[in-house]
Amino acid sequence: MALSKDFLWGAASAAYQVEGAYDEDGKVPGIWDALSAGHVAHGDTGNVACDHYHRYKEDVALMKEIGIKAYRFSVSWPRVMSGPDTVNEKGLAFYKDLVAELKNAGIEPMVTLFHWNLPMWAHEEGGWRNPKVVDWFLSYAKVVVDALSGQVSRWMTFNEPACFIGLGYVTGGHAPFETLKAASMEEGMDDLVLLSKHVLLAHGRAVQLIRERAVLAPQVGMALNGALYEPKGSDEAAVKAAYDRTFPENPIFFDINWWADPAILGTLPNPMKGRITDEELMVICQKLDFFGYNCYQSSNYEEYAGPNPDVYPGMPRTAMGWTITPDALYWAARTFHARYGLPFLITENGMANLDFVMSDGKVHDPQRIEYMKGYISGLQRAAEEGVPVIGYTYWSIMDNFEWAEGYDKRFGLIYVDYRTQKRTLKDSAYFYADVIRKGGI
Ligand code: PNW
Repeated sequence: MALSKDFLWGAASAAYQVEGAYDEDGKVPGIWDALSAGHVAHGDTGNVACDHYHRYKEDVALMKEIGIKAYRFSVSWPRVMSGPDTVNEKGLAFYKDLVAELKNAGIEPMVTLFHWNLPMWAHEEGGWRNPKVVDWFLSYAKVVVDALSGQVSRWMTFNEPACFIGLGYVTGGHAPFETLKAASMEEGMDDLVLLSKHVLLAHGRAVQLIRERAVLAPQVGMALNGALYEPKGSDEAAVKAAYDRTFPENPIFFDINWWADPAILGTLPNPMKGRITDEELMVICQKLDFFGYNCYQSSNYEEYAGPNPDVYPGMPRTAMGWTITPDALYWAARTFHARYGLPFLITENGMANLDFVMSDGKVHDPQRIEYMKGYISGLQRAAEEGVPVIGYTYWSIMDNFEWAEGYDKRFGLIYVDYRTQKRTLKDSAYFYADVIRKGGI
């Protein structure tokens, strides 16, 4: 089975990374607005970013020019809700307009409800530690679903809880830039499970809410990230060893099974046992329509756990320093489908490159083209072997605010000159246009 005719060839973004207009039309501050001073390269902020809030029509026209069929974007909670139950109609109107523009261009909108910029009013009340955050999230989700579900059918509740919990509250690299303060391992795990439980409960209840209220029949999932190990060799034992390494018996937040086992299988990983009740698990585990995965590299070559014998000097790397491992999407599709049995969607994949506008006025990015060829071929191979792969959304449609890295790291298909906001399609955008036209590599 090759890729289907209605395969979702897409590109992705997130509100805080592209919108700008940080204090316009009643938007209130989020944790990235208010807390990032001192934590981001060069003191960059998302105040203006790509000014997508004002330029979305131009951006949708460029998406249409590339020929993408789906655009995955996130709604900004602090733009839409100025308090737990206070709707900011002007902020909400932006998303209605964006969705209308996309539909007119024949592009399917795919909405992520939470891509990291928690409102400060929620953070000040304890954020993801306060059990009330689940109700706050639900009241926000209800507003968005009521406003957009007449036009939107594909929903993602959360983007990468591993990152906003792990980097946000444990390692401190992302907002709210906190590190785990615990007197013991037990206490640390209590805290980590508490934070994660609130995210999982908010996810489960949001899935129920979307199914109850949506106008168009909804397709609901999450966009997860986390460790993925490739087999070292092609025999069954190697495949099993990689599978076991990907789903450890005692996972932490950077393992997929920390999130997906409770949400999809309805089982608790060891560290959550005794910390989450059966009643809570019933809420967390809801039927999902797809497994969304954000994938940049396989974990075989990551060094976060210390020196790694598989990493060799001078390995191919992106501008993020991330290793280039083209088989990652193949193994991701196989491995996650084997465990969770859901249709598979790549919600993010892409690379940061040292792009600039060259003397001929163009942006030549052969490294990115090569990266996409390799990774997309792998995804195709998984589909040919029978894994139901439903789509691929490249990260990102355009260069944007790369969190703690600021604007240096360019992931886009579209180059953005931040002095003028001029957009230039990179060579990779033309390459992707061709892939989409042909329906594959
Ligand atoms: C994802 N890591 O973040 C996010 O969903 C995007 O907003 C982001 O721009 C993109 O990937 C590129 O970074 C990640 O440390 C952040 O492994 C950090 C990691 C992975 C993904």
